[in-house]
Amino acid sequence: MSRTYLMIKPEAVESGKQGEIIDLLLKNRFRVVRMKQFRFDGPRARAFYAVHEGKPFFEGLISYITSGDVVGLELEKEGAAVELLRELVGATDPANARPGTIRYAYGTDLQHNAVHASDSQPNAEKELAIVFGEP
Ligand code: FUP
Repeated sequence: MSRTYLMIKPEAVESGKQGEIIDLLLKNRFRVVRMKQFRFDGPRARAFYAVHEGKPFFEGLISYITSGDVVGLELEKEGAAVELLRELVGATDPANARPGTIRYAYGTDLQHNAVHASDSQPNAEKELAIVFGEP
């Protein structure tokens, strides 16, 4: 059993897709350990996306992710949760995401791509600590 972090982004929460996305996670045998709807303030958003600081899209990403509520989920799964969730989420740009993936079904464009999923175990631990406030 291992764990990872998924976050439903503002446009998917605003358009009411969080239920369908969580249903898809459950159907793929992810277990919800903790779940929280919240809105990032600037400093927490910058800490969350620190790895992208200095990139051309960084400021746009921060203003987007702080624009509305997100839903953060700690997920648990048999096997390699981080990698299996990244497969279910699909390519960063929904235009390149395969049918059957979350971003294919719910993403709009590169910035509005419906969800975030941790890309490694250390990043999952870091992101879970930022969102849920403990290791
Ligand atoms: P991913 O790990 O698939 O979420 O993708 P990245 O870590 O490469 O990017 C993080 C977020 O930055 C993406 F969800 C969307 C945003 N982004 C842009 O807005 N423009 C870009 O050119 C690249 C990424």
